[in-house]
Amino acid sequence: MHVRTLSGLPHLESTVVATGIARFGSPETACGLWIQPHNLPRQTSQTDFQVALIVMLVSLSAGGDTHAMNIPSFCCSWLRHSTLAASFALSFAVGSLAALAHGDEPRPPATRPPNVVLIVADDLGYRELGCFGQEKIRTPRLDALASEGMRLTRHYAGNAVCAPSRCVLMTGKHPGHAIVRDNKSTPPEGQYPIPAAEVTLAELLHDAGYATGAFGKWGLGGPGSPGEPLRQGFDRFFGYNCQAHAHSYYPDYLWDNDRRIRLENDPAVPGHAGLADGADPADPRSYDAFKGCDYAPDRIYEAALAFLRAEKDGPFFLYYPSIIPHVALHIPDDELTPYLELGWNDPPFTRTGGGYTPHFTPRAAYAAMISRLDREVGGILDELDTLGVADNTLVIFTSDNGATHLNDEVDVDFFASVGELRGLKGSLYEGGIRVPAIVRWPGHVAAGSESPFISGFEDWLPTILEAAGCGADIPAEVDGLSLMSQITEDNVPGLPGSQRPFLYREFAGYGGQQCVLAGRWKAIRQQLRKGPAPTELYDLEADRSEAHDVAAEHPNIVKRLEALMTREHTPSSTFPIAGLGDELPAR
Ligand SMILES: [Ca+2]
Repeated sequence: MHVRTLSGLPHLESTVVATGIARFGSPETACGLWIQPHNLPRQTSQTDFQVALIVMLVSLSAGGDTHAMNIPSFCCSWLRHSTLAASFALSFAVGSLAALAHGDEPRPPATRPPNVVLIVADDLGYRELGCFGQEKIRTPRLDALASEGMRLTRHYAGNAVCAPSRCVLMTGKHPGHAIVRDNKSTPPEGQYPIPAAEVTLAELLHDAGYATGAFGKWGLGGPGSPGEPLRQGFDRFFGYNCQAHAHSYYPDYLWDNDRRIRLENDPAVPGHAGLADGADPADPRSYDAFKGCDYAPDRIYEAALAFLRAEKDGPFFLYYPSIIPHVALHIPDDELTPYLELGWNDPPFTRTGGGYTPHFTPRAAYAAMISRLDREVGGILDELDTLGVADNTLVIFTSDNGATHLNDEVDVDFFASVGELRGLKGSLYEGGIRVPAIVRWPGHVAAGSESPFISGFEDWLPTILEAAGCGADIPAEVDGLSLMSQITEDNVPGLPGSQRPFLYREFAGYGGQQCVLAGRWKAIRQQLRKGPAPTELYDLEADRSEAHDVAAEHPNIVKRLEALMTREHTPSSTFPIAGLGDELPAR
């Protein structure tokens, strides 16, 4: 059932929920449907009237308070004491709610569909923003965004590394069902492509009349493949098609739609290289080889702003998958200054062989990169203001996976990048997949709010489609849930149904892993590429750091979550996991 939010009648919603529960035990049993009234169709005068009538009748039949409804007292008295009236009220209410929830009378949205800005950082850890507990890195614009909207404190990236996470985001399918389940290069450039038959968020919005633009790093199909962004619903693309190409912030080309454009880096600065033979690691000049002059994020940012200006009449969908703060540590020197002034003990990150390029002040570089991303986000928000569209734009900010595990490059302990969480990028422990998430939508999402609802990347497709007024277009095979009832001001906390049944993750990489989150519990298995593996169980309410495996104490919970793990994994011959029964390709 695809449902949308009813705004403007919060007091009536509360009343109908309260009376529904009082009369029937729960809203579900009231109508044999999942009916929370804020899931009814969007406001129209006719709908408002119907809902108001339903509220009145249900409330009266259940002995509810009528004072707030301005109903003449003699009517109340008559209705309250009339068995016939109560029966009529209930049958009418049930029938009407069911009809509304089923959308028997589809109506166009009363307001213009909102623009959508979806910003995805690359390898940004759960605690790397001030509004998520970071103490060293300055992120004033993102902190302000959070104060204007909602923080989702239990939001999970699609997966523990880039490509499979982005596939979940674009298709709304969880990783046991999505087509891309690991990073897999496809020479000469790009990653394993999303097939043409897959339906993406961009395609759905494009079909709904949105101008669609992607600016940043793609990673879901090389140039010319079925997965390239222009064949997956984007009218406009600018940036890196390939993840490996994005390891350098000073490349000698980027993609402008299906055309390569040159950048003024001659030669390109490599993402992977060591200090020159004989170079003195204590001399800052030894690191000059890893500096360029044409910084790709500048180009990407400017292209995104140009898209906003061109499409300001809307509706538009701006997808902004930044390459920041993924290593290599490439940042213009002048942006280091605010952090160099802090006098951190910042020993050089040196390297003589392969791997990501060295940096003379790696802590300052990493912090400056995140502050740079913060400024870009601020610039995009400023542009929305300048264009006069901020009030009708849904802005979402999140990260594609946890902070990097490359401790030589990034001192994640110094920054407490994932705080108390266990694991980093590449792991299905919390630190690898739990990411910061912020939603702003003026007039819909309460400023300064937060939600502990368990949510994931698969939820953005249905959420955005519902916000766009296209809830009926959400493909049946989508696994995500619309978060609309969780993020909007109509949300009534603590209602039945506010708990997600489960969230599933699997990852064919880093040994093969699988986890499922259900309420306070998390079951996780490691090393599944070798074969079957034991299940660990953690109580995340008591043990956020996943330090105490309590599987032995709760065999029934383990059994239940293992059954979910089995059920949610669909076989993949491209990304097989032996321990889950997938057939491995012949050698
Ligand atoms: Ca990433």
